[in-house]
Amino acid sequence: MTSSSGPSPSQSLRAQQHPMIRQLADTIEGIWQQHLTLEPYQLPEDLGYIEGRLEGERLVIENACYQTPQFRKLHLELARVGQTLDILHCVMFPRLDYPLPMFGCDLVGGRGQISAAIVDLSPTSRDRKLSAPYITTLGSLPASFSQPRDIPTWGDIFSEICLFVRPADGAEEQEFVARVAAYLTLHCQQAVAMAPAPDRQEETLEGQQRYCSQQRQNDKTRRVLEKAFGPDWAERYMTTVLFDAAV
Ligand code: 18B
Repeated sequence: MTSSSGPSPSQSLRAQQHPMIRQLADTIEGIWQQHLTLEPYQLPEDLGYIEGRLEGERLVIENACYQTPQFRKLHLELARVGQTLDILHCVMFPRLDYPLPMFGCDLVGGRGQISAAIVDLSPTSRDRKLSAPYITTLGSLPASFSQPRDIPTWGDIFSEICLFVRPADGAEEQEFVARVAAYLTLHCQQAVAMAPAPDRQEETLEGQQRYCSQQRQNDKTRRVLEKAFGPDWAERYMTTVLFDAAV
């Protein structure tokens, strides 16, 4: 395994990835830069660029991480397994005095086909409901995806506006990217307009912990990491980089 924070390796992996993954990564970073004030976020022990190979296939991971006044961590990860499997993973962790939902997005694909495209704003409030602006603006967007996918049982953290599909063609890929842009833009606008609510820190922490413990039950993610790095490393990566609830 190697690990380094060398000169902007993310440009290199990004250029090789599935065009929809590349486009979505550029879209997410563009919206972050447009709406938020980004500061660097130091990942533990230089987990910026990582390569692993245990059972044959090589796994390359490139992380981009930021923080802002409203978010303790903005995480965008690009990964490639062997020559075929490309992954985009993105989660925005609000600071505890900002009782905002969790923005999460995952794209998994290879050989020209994206098999899983999911985006959600997942509530962390005790009543497990999204606030009105999210529902009214995003709940009525037209849904014309021809291949919806079933949410696994651990996914009871996701909201009524969760979109989980296998994009059937280029038009559906574009529609999905536009959907992510709409979710993300509204979310950034909500965040910068929000006054901090220190009295809700405990509730927000509980909500983020529930979100992370459910996400860590995704065996499909865990298996990919375990095959390249082993079970201990996979557990540590899932609890400290992908889904760290400890603040
Ligand atoms: N995920 N995904 O991020 N995952 O991280 N992902 C898969 O076609 C990785 C998130 C989600 O049907 C698959 O079935 C790896 C976030 C859901 O049982 C693979 C990384 C969300 C499923 C990976 C990664 C999220 C899923 C199978 C680290 C949502 C379906 C692909 C870079 C906000 C699970 C397929 C199911 C699937 C792998 C959701 C291989 C390694 C933030 C619901």
